[in-house]
Amino acid sequence: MSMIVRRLSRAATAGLVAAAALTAAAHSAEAADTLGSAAAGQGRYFGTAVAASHLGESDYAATLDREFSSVTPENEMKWDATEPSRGSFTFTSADRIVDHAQSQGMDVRGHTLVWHSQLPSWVSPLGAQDLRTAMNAHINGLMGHYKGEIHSWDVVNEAFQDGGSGARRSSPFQDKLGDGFIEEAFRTARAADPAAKLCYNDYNTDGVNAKSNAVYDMVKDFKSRGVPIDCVGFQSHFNSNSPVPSDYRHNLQRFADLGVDVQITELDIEGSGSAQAADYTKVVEACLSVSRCTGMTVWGVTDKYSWRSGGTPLLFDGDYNEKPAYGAVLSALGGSGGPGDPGDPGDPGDGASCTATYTRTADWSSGYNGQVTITAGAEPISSWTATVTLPAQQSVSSLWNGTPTWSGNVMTVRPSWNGTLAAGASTSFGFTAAKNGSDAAPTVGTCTAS
Ligand code: 9MR
Repeated sequence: MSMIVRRLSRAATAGLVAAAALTAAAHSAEAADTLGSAAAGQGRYFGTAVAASHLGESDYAATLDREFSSVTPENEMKWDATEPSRGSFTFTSADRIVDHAQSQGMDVRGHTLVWHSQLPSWVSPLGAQDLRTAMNAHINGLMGHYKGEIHSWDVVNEAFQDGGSGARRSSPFQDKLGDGFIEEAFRTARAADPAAKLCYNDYNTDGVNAKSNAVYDMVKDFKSRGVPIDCVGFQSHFNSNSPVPSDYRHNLQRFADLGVDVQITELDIEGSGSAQAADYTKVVEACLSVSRCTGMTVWGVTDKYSWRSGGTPLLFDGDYNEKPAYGAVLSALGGSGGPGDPGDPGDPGDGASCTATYTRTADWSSGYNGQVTITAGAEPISSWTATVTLPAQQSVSSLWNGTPTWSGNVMTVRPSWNGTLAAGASTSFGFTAAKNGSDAAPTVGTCTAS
Protein backbone atom coordinates (compact mmCIF):
# COMPACT_ATOMS: atom_id res chain seq x y z
CA MET A 1 0.00 0.00 0.00
CA SER A 2 2.69 2.51 0.92
CA MET A 3 4.44 1.85 -2.37
CA ILE A 4 1.25 2.67 -4.29
CA VAL A 5 0.85 5.94 -2.40
CA ARG A 6 4.45 6.81 -3.14
CA ARG A 7 3.96 6.06 -6.83
CA LEU A 8 0.91 8.27 -7.03
CA SER A 9 2.62 11.13 -5.26
CA ARG A 10 5.71 10.86 -7.50
CA ALA A 11 3.47 10.98 -10.57
CA ALA A 12 1.47 13.92 -9.20
CA THR A 13 4.58 16.03 -8.69
CA ALA A 14 5.99 15.22 -12.13
CA GLY A 15 3.97 17.99 -13.84
CA LEU A 16 5.31 20.62 -11.45
CA VAL A 17 8.79 19.32 -12.00
CA ALA A 18 8.53 19.57 -15.77
CA ALA A 19 7.51 23.23 -15.38
CA ALA A 20 10.50 23.90 -13.11
CA ALA A 21 12.85 22.31 -15.64
CA LEU A 22 11.58 24.57 -18.39
CA THR A 23 12.11 27.65 -16.25
CA ALA A 24 15.64 26.56 -15.41
CA ALA A 25 16.49 25.89 -19.05
CA ALA A 26 15.12 29.25 -20.18
CA HIS A 27 17.06 31.05 -17.49
CA SER A 28 20.31 29.27 -18.15
CA ALA A 29 20.20 29.57 -21.93
CA GLU A 30 20.78 33.32 -21.46
CA ALA A 31 23.70 32.98 -19.10
CA ALA A 32 25.61 30.00 -20.64
CA ASP A 33 28.26 30.33 -17.96
CA THR A 34 27.86 26.87 -16.47
CA LEU A 35 28.22 23.38 -17.95
CA GLY A 36 24.47 22.74 -17.94
CA SER A 37 23.51 26.06 -19.47
CA ALA A 38 26.25 25.96 -22.11
CA ALA A 39 25.24 22.40 -23.08
CA ALA A 40 21.59 23.52 -23.23
CA GLY A 41 22.69 26.12 -25.77
CA GLN A 42 23.88 23.18 -27.90
CA GLY A 43 20.64 21.24 -27.35
CA ARG A 44 22.35 18.79 -25.00
CA TYR A 45 22.25 17.95 -21.32
CA PHE A 46 25.37 17.92 -19.14
CA GLY A 47 25.04 15.57 -16.20
CA THR A 48 26.96 14.01 -13.35
CA ALA A 49 26.78 10.89 -11.24
CA VAL A 50 25.56 11.73 -7.74
CA ALA A 51 25.79 9.90 -4.42
CA ALA A 52 22.92 10.51 -1.99
CA SER A 53 25.33 10.44 0.94
CA HIS A 54 27.10 13.63 -0.24
CA LEU A 55 24.02 15.78 -0.84
CA GLY A 56 24.27 17.16 2.69
CA GLU A 57 27.74 18.64 1.99
CA SER A 58 27.10 22.25 1.08
CA ASP A 59 29.96 22.67 -1.43
CA TYR A 60 28.98 19.43 -3.14
CA ALA A 61 25.33 20.45 -3.45
CA ALA A 62 26.22 24.01 -4.51
CA THR A 63 28.52 22.78 -7.29
CA LEU A 64 26.00 20.18 -8.41
CA ASP A 65 23.11 22.63 -8.44
CA ARG A 66 25.05 25.36 -10.21
CA GLU A 67 26.69 23.35 -12.98
CA PHE A 68 24.67 20.30 -14.00
CA SER A 69 21.36 19.75 -15.78
CA SER A 70 21.06 15.97 -15.32
CA VAL A 71 21.96 13.49 -12.61
CA THR A 72 22.60 9.73 -12.57
CA PRO A 73 22.41 8.01 -9.17
CA GLU A 74 25.87 6.43 -8.91
CA ASN A 75 24.74 3.35 -6.94
CA GLU A 76 21.31 4.03 -5.47
CA MET A 77 19.16 2.59 -8.28
CA LYS A 78 21.15 -0.63 -8.65
CA TRP A 79 19.47 -3.96 -7.88
CA ASP A 80 21.23 -4.49 -4.53
CA ALA A 81 20.12 -1.03 -3.38
CA THR A 82 16.51 -1.19 -4.58
CA GLU A 83 15.43 -4.82 -4.11
CA PRO A 84 17.76 -6.28 -1.48
CA SER A 85 15.30 -9.10 -0.77
CA ARG A 86 12.89 -10.46 -3.31
CA GLY A 87 9.78 -8.38 -3.86
CA SER A 88 10.73 -5.85 -1.19
CA PHE A 89 11.69 -2.55 -2.79
CA THR A 90 13.49 0.28 -1.00
CA PHE A 91 13.76 3.64 -2.71
CA THR A 92 14.85 5.92 0.12
CA SER A 93 18.31 6.85 -1.21
CA ALA A 94 17.28 6.95 -4.85
CA ASP A 95 14.27 9.10 -3.97
CA ARG A 96 16.58 11.55 -2.19
CA ILE A 97 18.53 12.05 -5.39
CA VAL A 98 15.47 12.23 -7.63
CA ASP A 99 13.73 14.70 -5.29
CA HIS A 100 16.86 16.85 -5.12
CA ALA A 101 17.27 16.81 -8.91
CA GLN A 102 13.65 17.71 -9.46
CA SER A 103 13.77 20.57 -6.98
CA GLN A 104 16.59 22.01 -9.09
CA GLY A 105 14.93 21.37 -12.46
CA MET A 106 17.43 18.68 -13.42
CA ASP A 107 16.67 15.56 -15.45
CA VAL A 108 17.42 12.07 -14.10
CA ARG A 109 19.10 9.14 -15.89
CA GLY A 110 18.20 5.73 -14.50
CA HIS A 111 21.14 3.39 -13.81
CA THR A 112 20.66 0.44 -14.06
CA LEU A 113 18.00 -2.29 -14.36
CA VAL A 114 19.82 -5.50 -15.36
CA TRP A 115 23.54 -5.89 -14.60
CA HIS A 116 25.70 -8.82 -13.50
CA SER A 117 27.31 -6.69 -10.75
CA GLN A 118 25.83 -5.30 -7.53
CA LEU A 119 23.20 -8.04 -7.59
CA PRO A 120 21.72 -9.07 -4.23
CA SER A 121 22.68 -12.62 -3.28
CA TRP A 122 19.16 -14.02 -3.76
CA VAL A 123 19.24 -13.53 -7.54
CA SER A 124 22.06 -15.83 -8.69
CA PRO A 125 20.73 -19.14 -7.28
CA LEU A 126 17.34 -18.82 -9.04
CA GLY A 127 16.47 -21.32 -11.75
CA ALA A 128 15.86 -20.06 -15.30
CA GLN A 129 12.11 -19.59 -15.14
CA ASP A 130 12.23 -17.98 -11.73
CA LEU A 131 15.10 -15.70 -12.80
CA ARG A 132 13.09 -14.51 -15.79
CA THR A 133 10.13 -13.72 -13.53
CA ALA A 134 12.40 -11.94 -11.04
CA MET A 135 14.11 -9.88 -13.77
CA ASN A 136 10.83 -8.67 -15.19
CA ALA A 137 9.42 -7.97 -11.72
CA HIS A 138 12.52 -5.95 -10.89
CA ILE A 139 12.20 -3.88 -14.05
CA ASN A 140 8.50 -3.31 -13.41
CA GLY A 141 9.00 -2.41 -9.74
CA LEU A 142 11.81 0.06 -10.34
CA MET A 143 10.52 1.66 -13.52
CA GLY A 144 6.99 1.74 -12.14
CA HIS A 145 8.09 3.72 -9.09
CA TYR A 146 9.74 6.38 -11.27
CA LYS A 147 7.32 6.23 -14.18
CA GLY A 148 7.40 9.48 -16.15
CA GLU A 149 10.37 10.85 -14.19
CA ILE A 150 13.42 9.32 -15.89
CA HIS A 151 14.61 10.64 -19.24
CA SER A 152 16.75 7.57 -20.10
CA TRP A 153 17.20 4.19 -18.46
CA ASP A 154 20.28 1.97 -18.75
CA VAL A 155 18.13 -1.12 -19.23
CA VAL A 156 21.02 -3.56 -19.59
CA ASN A 157 24.57 -2.75 -18.50
CA GLU A 158 27.87 -4.38 -19.52
CA ALA A 159 26.55 -7.60 -21.09
CA PHE A 160 29.54 -8.10 -23.40
CA GLN A 161 32.95 -9.49 -22.56
CA ASP A 162 36.22 -7.61 -22.73
CA GLY A 163 38.91 -8.94 -25.02
CA GLY A 164 38.77 -9.67 -28.68
CA SER A 165 35.96 -12.20 -28.85
CA GLY A 166 32.89 -9.98 -28.97
CA ALA A 167 31.14 -12.67 -26.90
CA ARG A 168 28.51 -12.16 -24.25
CA ARG A 169 29.74 -11.91 -20.68
CA SER A 170 28.91 -14.80 -18.37
CA SER A 171 26.24 -13.74 -15.85
CA PRO A 172 23.23 -15.39 -14.22
CA PHE A 173 21.06 -13.83 -16.95
CA GLN A 174 23.27 -14.87 -19.86
CA ASP A 175 24.04 -18.30 -18.48
CA LYS A 176 20.47 -19.25 -17.62
CA LEU A 177 18.32 -17.27 -20.09
CA GLY A 178 20.69 -17.06 -23.07
CA ASP A 179 21.11 -14.19 -25.53
CA GLY A 180 17.39 -13.42 -25.43
CA PHE A 181 17.49 -11.89 -21.94
CA ILE A 182 18.52 -8.49 -23.32
CA GLU A 183 15.62 -8.35 -25.75
CA GLU A 184 13.21 -9.46 -23.06
CA ALA A 185 14.47 -6.77 -20.66
CA PHE A 186 13.98 -4.06 -23.28
CA ARG A 187 10.45 -5.23 -24.13
CA THR A 188 9.48 -5.31 -20.44
CA ALA A 189 11.02 -1.86 -19.93
CA ARG A 190 9.11 -0.32 -22.84
CA ALA A 191 5.81 -1.49 -21.38
CA ALA A 192 6.76 -0.33 -17.87
CA ASP A 193 7.44 3.30 -18.85
CA PRO A 194 6.77 4.11 -22.50
CA ALA A 195 8.07 7.70 -22.06
CA ALA A 196 11.59 6.72 -21.03
CA LYS A 197 14.39 6.34 -23.57
CA LEU A 198 15.78 2.80 -23.29
CA CYS A 199 19.58 2.47 -23.52
CA TYR A 200 22.14 -0.30 -23.69
CA ASN A 201 25.24 0.87 -21.73
CA ASP A 202 28.82 -0.46 -21.76
CA TYR A 203 32.54 0.38 -21.41
CA ASN A 204 35.49 -0.22 -23.76
CA THR A 205 33.02 0.25 -26.59
CA ASP A 206 34.08 3.86 -27.19
CA GLY A 207 36.12 3.13 -30.31
CA VAL A 208 35.65 0.57 -33.06
CA ASN A 209 36.75 -2.82 -31.67
CA ALA A 210 35.46 -6.38 -31.30
CA LYS A 211 33.31 -5.46 -28.29
CA SER A 212 31.71 -2.39 -29.86
CA ASN A 213 31.20 -4.37 -33.09
CA ALA A 214 29.25 -6.96 -31.12
CA VAL A 215 27.07 -4.27 -29.51
CA TYR A 216 26.64 -2.68 -32.94
CA ASP A 217 25.42 -5.98 -34.40
CA MET A 218 22.95 -6.40 -31.54
CA VAL A 219 21.53 -2.88 -31.96
CA LYS A 220 21.26 -3.37 -35.71
CA ASP A 221 19.41 -6.64 -35.14
CA PHE A 222 17.09 -5.01 -32.57
CA LYS A 223 16.26 -2.16 -34.95
CA SER A 224 15.57 -4.55 -37.83
CA ARG A 225 13.21 -6.67 -35.70
CA GLY A 226 11.46 -3.85 -33.87
CA VAL A 227 12.91 -4.63 -30.44
CA PRO A 228 12.49 -1.36 -28.51
CA ILE A 229 15.88 0.35 -28.08
CA ASP A 230 16.34 4.12 -28.22
CA CYS A 231 19.92 4.80 -27.21
CA VAL A 232 23.38 3.43 -26.59
CA GLY A 233 25.47 4.66 -23.66
CA PHE A 234 29.24 4.92 -24.02
CA GLN A 235 30.67 4.97 -20.51
CA SER A 236 33.98 6.59 -21.55
CA HIS A 237 36.22 5.79 -18.57
CA PHE A 238 39.63 6.86 -19.90
CA ASN A 239 43.21 6.76 -18.64
CA SER A 240 46.66 6.14 -20.11
CA ASN A 241 45.89 2.43 -20.64
CA SER A 242 42.58 3.26 -22.25
CA PRO A 243 42.92 6.69 -23.90
CA VAL A 244 40.22 8.55 -25.82
CA PRO A 245 40.18 6.54 -29.08
CA SER A 246 41.02 8.38 -32.29
CA ASP A 247 37.88 6.95 -33.90
CA TYR A 248 35.61 7.97 -31.02
CA ARG A 249 33.50 10.35 -33.12
CA HIS A 250 33.30 7.85 -35.98
CA ASN A 251 32.13 5.15 -33.58
CA LEU A 252 29.41 7.36 -32.07
CA GLN A 253 28.27 8.29 -35.57
CA ARG A 254 28.01 4.71 -36.81
CA PHE A 255 25.71 3.83 -33.91
CA ALA A 256 23.65 6.99 -34.51
CA ASP A 257 23.32 5.92 -38.14
CA LEU A 258 21.52 2.79 -36.94
CA GLY A 259 18.71 5.06 -35.73
CA VAL A 260 19.48 5.32 -32.02
CA ASP A 261 20.56 8.24 -29.86
CA VAL A 262 24.01 8.04 -28.34
CA GLN A 263 24.94 9.35 -24.90
CA ILE A 264 28.24 9.65 -23.06
CA THR A 265 27.21 8.18 -19.76
CA GLU A 266 30.11 7.87 -17.26
CA LEU A 267 32.85 10.14 -18.54
CA ASP A 268 36.05 10.49 -16.56
CA ILE A 269 39.64 10.90 -17.77
CA GLU A 270 42.54 10.35 -15.41
CA GLY A 271 45.23 13.04 -15.47
CA SER A 272 45.63 16.73 -14.77
CA GLY A 273 46.42 20.09 -16.28
CA SER A 274 46.38 20.86 -19.97
CA ALA A 275 46.73 17.23 -21.14
CA GLN A 276 43.58 16.23 -19.29
CA ALA A 277 41.83 19.36 -20.54
CA ALA A 278 42.72 18.49 -24.15
CA ASP A 279 41.28 14.98 -23.78
CA TYR A 280 38.04 16.33 -22.36
CA THR A 281 37.85 18.73 -25.30
CA LYS A 282 38.10 15.78 -27.73
CA VAL A 283 35.17 14.03 -26.06
CA VAL A 284 32.92 17.09 -25.97
CA GLU A 285 33.74 17.99 -29.57
CA ALA A 286 32.98 14.43 -30.67
CA CYS A 287 29.56 14.51 -29.02
CA LEU A 288 28.72 17.93 -30.43
CA SER A 289 29.62 16.80 -33.94
CA VAL A 290 27.15 13.90 -33.83
CA SER A 291 23.63 15.28 -33.97
CA ARG A 292 22.15 12.24 -32.20
CA CYS A 293 24.60 12.58 -29.29
CA THR A 294 22.03 14.00 -26.90
CA GLY A 295 24.13 14.57 -23.79
CA MET A 296 27.12 13.84 -21.62
CA THR A 297 27.44 12.72 -18.01
CA VAL A 298 30.65 12.85 -15.98
CA TRP A 299 31.05 10.13 -13.36
CA GLY A 300 31.08 12.37 -10.31
CA VAL A 301 31.25 15.99 -9.17
CA THR A 302 34.64 16.09 -7.45
CA ASP A 303 37.89 14.14 -7.70
CA LYS A 304 37.77 13.32 -4.00
CA TYR A 305 34.69 11.10 -4.36
CA SER A 306 35.55 9.53 -7.72
CA TRP A 307 35.73 5.71 -7.94
CA ARG A 308 39.19 6.48 -9.38
CA SER A 309 40.03 9.31 -7.00
CA GLY A 310 43.78 8.60 -7.23
CA GLY A 311 43.63 9.45 -10.93
CA THR A 312 41.92 12.85 -10.36
CA PRO A 313 39.66 12.21 -13.39
CA LEU A 314 36.92 14.82 -12.95
CA LEU A 315 36.29 18.53 -13.60
CA PHE A 316 36.44 19.81 -10.01
CA ASP A 317 39.27 19.11 -7.58
CA GLY A 318 38.76 17.97 -4.00
CA ASP A 319 38.15 21.58 -2.89
CA TYR A 320 35.59 22.11 -5.68
CA ASN A 321 37.94 24.38 -7.60
CA GLU A 322 37.45 24.31 -11.37
CA LYS A 323 40.29 22.41 -13.01
CA PRO A 324 41.73 23.27 -16.44
CA ALA A 325 39.51 20.47 -17.80
CA TYR A 326 36.46 22.38 -16.57
CA GLY A 327 37.42 25.46 -18.57
CA ALA A 328 38.11 23.29 -21.61
CA VAL A 329 34.70 21.61 -21.43
CA LEU A 330 32.87 24.89 -20.86
CA SER A 331 34.61 26.50 -23.78
CA ALA A 332 34.08 23.47 -26.08
CA LEU A 333 30.37 23.76 -25.20
CA GLY A 334 30.48 27.39 -26.36
CA GLY A 335 30.05 28.73 -22.83
CA SER A 336 31.61 31.82 -21.40
CA GLY A 337 32.61 32.79 -17.91
CA GLY A 338 35.25 30.10 -17.60
CA PRO A 339 38.97 30.67 -17.20
CA GLY A 340 39.90 34.33 -17.21
CA ASP A 341 36.36 35.64 -17.55
CA PRO A 342 35.30 38.01 -14.80
CA GLY A 343 32.28 36.97 -12.79
CA ASP A 344 32.60 33.21 -13.35
CA PRO A 345 30.31 31.92 -10.60
CA GLY A 346 32.50 28.91 -9.83
CA ASP A 347 35.65 30.88 -9.18
CA PRO A 348 36.54 32.20 -5.75
CA GLY A 349 38.06 35.66 -6.15
CA ASP A 350 37.07 36.01 -9.81
CA GLY A 351 38.41 32.77 -11.14
CA ALA A 352 41.80 32.43 -9.52
CA SER A 353 42.29 29.20 -7.61
CA CYS A 354 45.11 26.93 -6.46
CA THR A 355 45.85 23.75 -4.57
CA ALA A 356 48.73 23.07 -2.14
CA THR A 357 50.27 19.67 -1.47
CA TYR A 358 53.00 18.76 1.00
CA THR A 359 55.90 16.30 0.78
CA ARG A 360 58.88 15.63 3.06
CA THR A 361 61.95 15.79 0.81
CA ALA A 362 64.71 15.04 3.36
CA ASP A 363 64.76 13.57 6.83
CA TRP A 364 67.35 13.20 9.60
CA SER A 365 67.14 12.47 13.32
CA SER A 366 66.71 16.05 14.52
CA GLY A 367 65.00 17.66 11.54
CA TYR A 368 63.56 17.45 8.04
CA ASN A 369 63.02 19.43 4.85
CA GLY A 370 59.42 19.97 3.72
CA GLN A 371 58.20 21.10 0.32
CA VAL A 372 54.80 22.58 -0.55
CA THR A 373 53.78 22.52 -4.21
CA ILE A 374 51.32 25.16 -5.33
CA THR A 375 49.33 24.42 -8.51
CA ALA A 376 47.12 26.98 -10.24
CA GLY A 377 43.56 25.93 -11.10
CA ALA A 378 41.68 26.49 -14.34
CA GLU A 379 43.05 29.97 -14.94
CA PRO A 380 46.29 31.89 -14.57
CA ILE A 381 47.06 33.41 -11.17
CA SER A 382 49.28 36.30 -10.12
CA SER A 383 49.62 35.42 -6.44
CA TRP A 384 48.88 32.66 -3.92
CA THR A 385 48.71 32.14 -0.17
CA ALA A 386 49.19 28.83 1.60
CA THR A 387 49.03 28.07 5.32
CA VAL A 388 51.15 25.42 7.00
CA THR A 389 50.45 24.39 10.61
CA LEU A 390 53.42 22.80 12.37
CA PRO A 391 53.25 20.43 15.33
CA ALA A 392 53.70 22.56 18.47
CA GLN A 393 57.26 21.40 19.28
CA GLN A 394 58.69 22.00 15.83
CA SER A 395 60.34 25.20 14.60
CA VAL A 396 61.34 26.38 11.16
CA SER A 397 64.94 27.50 10.73
CA SER A 398 64.86 28.53 7.08
CA LEU A 399 62.41 28.84 4.18
CA TRP A 400 63.11 29.38 0.47
CA ASN A 401 61.07 30.37 -2.60
CA GLY A 402 58.39 31.89 -0.36
CA THR A 403 57.78 34.66 2.18
CA PRO A 404 56.47 33.50 5.58
CA THR A 405 54.60 35.33 8.32
CA TRP A 406 53.94 33.63 11.64
CA SER A 407 51.05 33.32 14.07
CA GLY A 408 51.91 30.81 16.81
CA ASN A 409 52.77 27.59 15.01
CA VAL A 410 50.87 28.57 11.82
CA MET A 411 52.98 29.95 9.01
CA THR A 412 51.30 31.79 6.16
CA VAL A 413 53.44 31.72 3.05
CA ARG A 414 53.18 34.05 0.07
CA PRO A 415 55.36 34.09 -3.06
CA SER A 416 58.82 35.59 -3.17
CA TRP A 417 59.44 35.71 -6.95
CA ASN A 418 57.06 32.92 -7.98
CA GLY A 419 53.51 34.30 -7.68
CA THR A 420 52.63 34.20 -11.37
CA LEU A 421 51.50 30.80 -12.64
CA ALA A 422 49.83 29.75 -15.89
CA ALA A 423 46.62 27.69 -15.61
CA GLY A 424 47.51 24.27 -14.26
CA ALA A 425 51.19 25.21 -13.68
CA SER A 426 53.06 24.60 -10.40
CA THR A 427 55.74 26.13 -8.20
CA SER A 428 56.96 25.14 -4.77
CA PHE A 429 58.53 26.52 -1.60
CA GLY A 430 60.66 24.60 0.83
CA PHE A 431 61.64 24.82 4.47
CA THR A 432 63.86 23.19 7.08
CA ALA A 433 62.26 22.31 10.40
CA ALA A 434 63.72 21.15 13.71
CA LYS A 435 61.73 18.24 15.16
CA ASN A 436 62.38 18.99 18.85
CA GLY A 437 61.05 15.52 19.70
CA SER A 438 58.05 15.43 17.30
CA ASP A 439 58.33 13.66 13.97
CA ALA A 440 54.73 14.45 12.96
CA ALA A 441 53.96 16.01 9.57
CA PRO A 442 52.73 19.58 9.26
CA THR A 443 49.22 20.22 7.87
CA VAL A 444 48.70 22.30 4.77
CA GLY A 445 45.52 24.37 4.70
CA THR A 446 43.45 25.57 1.76
CA CYS A 447 45.40 27.47 -0.92
CA THR A 448 43.95 30.80 -2.02
CA ALA A 449 44.90 32.68 -5.17
CA SER A 450 44.31 35.98 -6.93
O1 9MR B 1 31.10 4.48 -9.26
C1 9MR B 1 30.52 3.27 -8.81
C2 9MR B 1 31.19 2.84 -7.51
O2 9MR B 1 30.86 3.73 -6.47
C3 9MR B 1 30.77 1.43 -7.16
O3 9MR B 1 31.52 0.99 -6.05
C4 9MR B 1 30.98 0.52 -8.33
C5 9MR B 1 30.52 -0.89 -7.99
O4 9MR B 1 30.52 -1.73 -9.08
O5 9MR B 1 30.25 0.99 -9.45
C6 9MR B 1 30.71 2.23 -9.89
O6 9MR B 1 30.02 2.63 -11.05
C7 9MR B 1 30.18 1.80 -12.19
C8 9MR B 1 28.90 1.89 -12.98
O7 9MR B 1 27.80 1.56 -12.18
C9 9MR B 1 28.96 1.00 -14.21
N1 9MR B 1 30.12 1.28 -15.00
C10 9MR B 1 31.40 1.32 -14.31
C11 9MR B 1 31.31 2.27 -13.12
C12 9MR B 1 32.66 2.40 -12.44
O8 9MR B 1 33.05 1.18 -11.88
